[in-house]
Amino acid sequence: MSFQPVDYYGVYNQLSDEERMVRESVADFVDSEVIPIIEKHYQDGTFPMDLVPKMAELGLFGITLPQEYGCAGANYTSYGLAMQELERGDSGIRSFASVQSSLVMFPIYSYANEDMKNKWLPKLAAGTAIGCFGLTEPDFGSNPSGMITNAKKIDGGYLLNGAKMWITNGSLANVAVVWAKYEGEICGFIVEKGMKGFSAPEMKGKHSLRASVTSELIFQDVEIPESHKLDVKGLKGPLSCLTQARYGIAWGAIGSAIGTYQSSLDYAKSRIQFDKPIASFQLVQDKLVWMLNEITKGQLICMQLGKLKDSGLMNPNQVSLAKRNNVDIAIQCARIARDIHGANGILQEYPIMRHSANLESVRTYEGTHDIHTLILGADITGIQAFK
Ligand code: TGC
Ligand code: FAD
Repeated sequence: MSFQPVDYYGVYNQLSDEERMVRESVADFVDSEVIPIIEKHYQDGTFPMDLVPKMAELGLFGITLPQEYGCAGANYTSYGLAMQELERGDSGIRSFASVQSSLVMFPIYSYANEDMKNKWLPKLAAGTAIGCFGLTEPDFGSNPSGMITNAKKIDGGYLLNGAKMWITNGSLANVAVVWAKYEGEICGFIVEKGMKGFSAPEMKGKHSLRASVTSELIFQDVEIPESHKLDVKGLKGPLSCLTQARYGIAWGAIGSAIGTYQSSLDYAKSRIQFDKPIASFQLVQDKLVWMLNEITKGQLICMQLGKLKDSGLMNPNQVSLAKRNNVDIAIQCARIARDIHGANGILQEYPIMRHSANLESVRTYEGTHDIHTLILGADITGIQAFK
C-alpha cells in the first residue's frame, strides 16, 4: 500500500531539488521493492540480498562521500531523508545502509590510507562488497573503552586476538572495521574476509531485527598488514563513526513512526465498530493526534540537525538528543498503533509488531537510551555520571 507523505508542517517544501529527489526515489523504492517482501524475510530471519544492487544504484552506500570513490557526494540532509524512508520499510534495511555508510565507508574514507580507500570504497559503494563494524564485545557494550580485543606488533604488521559480539552484517561482510587495543590505546584495523584466524559465526534466535544479520567476530592470531591500521587513536575514532550513524538513526526512527502512523490512520478510517469508523471516536483521534504531534516534532529536530550538520555546526550531543527522542517516540507510536489495530495489530499483514520489535534493538544499539541521557546530562551539568 502506498501512502501520502506525512508532512504536517510542510518541511519537505524547504528541501532542495536534490534532497526532494533523494527522498522521493528512496520512498518509491521502499514502496515497490521493500514493503512487498520484507515480512517474509522477517519471518525467515534473512536479509534480502537482492536489494543490495538496487540500493547501490540509488547511491545509498556512502551517499555523502565524494564521487571520485563512486559515491553520490550528497549532503547530510539527503542522507537523513534516505534513512528515514528506508526505516519506514524496516529498521534492518536502514541498519544495513547505516553500517555500510557510516560505520565502514566513513572510517575508511576518514582514517585509511589511499590504497585502502581505492581498494574498498568503490566496491562498498557499488554493493559488490559488504562491510561491518566491530566495537562491542561480550563484556563491553556501553563501556567500549574496557575492550580486551588487542593487537600486538609483529614484523610488517600486527597480530589481532579477541572477539566482538552483536555485529550487524558480520557474516555477510567482505571487510570489517575492527577496534582493538594496541599499546593500551584503542586503534582501528581493516580486517578482510579470508584472513587466517578470522571467523564470523551468525547469531541466531533474535526476536528483533530479524531481517538483519547479526554475528560474532572471532580473531585468533590474525595477521594484519601495517597498511590496514587506521590513522586515529583513542575512543574518539569509533565514536566519530557512531556520531554519523546515530545521526542517520535519528532520521530513521521517524520513518518507522511514520510507517506505524500511516497504517493506523488508514486502519482507523476503514475499521467499523458501533456502525462508525473507529476514527470517529475521540479516544482514537487523540491517539492519532499524539502520533502526528510527536512525528512532527521529530521531523523538525531532524531538519534542524541536518542543517547544523551540513553547515559544520552540529555537535555529537545534539545527535544524542535526536536519537534518544526519536527512537523513544517511535516506540511509543508502535505501541499506540498496536492498540488502534486491535487484534489485527499482531498480524503480519500489518507492519506494527515488526516495527515495534525492531525498535527494541534500535533503542539499545548505537548507545542505549540511558547512555544518551547521561551524555546529555554530562553536557548540561558538566558532571559525568557514567562511572
Ligand atoms: P569520553 O571520555 O566521553 O570520550 C573519549 C574521547 O572520545 C571523544 N568523543 C567523541 N568523539 C567523536 N564523536 C563523539 N560522539 C564523541 N564522544 C566523545 C571525547 O572527546 C574523547 O576525546 P579525547 O580526545 O579527549 O580522548 O569516553 P568514555 O569512555 O567516558 O565513554 C563515553 C560513552 C559512555 C558515552 C561512550 O563510550 C559511548 O557512547 N558508549 C556507547 C557505546 C555505543 O554506542 N556502542 C555502539 C556500538 S556500534 C553499534 O551499535 C552499531 S548498530 C548498527 C546498526 O545495525 O545500525
Ligand atoms: P550494557 O552496556 O550491558 O547495558 C545494559 C543496561 O545497563 C542498559 O540499560 C544500559 O543503559 C545500562 N547501563 C550501562 N551502563 C550504564 C551506566 N553507566 N549508567 C546507567 N545505566 C547503564 N555493536 C557493534 O559494535 N557493531 C554492530 O554492528 C552492532 N550491531 C548491533 C545489532 C543489534 C541487533 C544489537 C541488539 C546490538 C548491536 N550492537 C553492535 C551492540 C550494541 O551497540 C550494544 O548492545 C549496546 O552498545 C549496549 O551494550 P550491551 O548490550 O552490552 O548493554
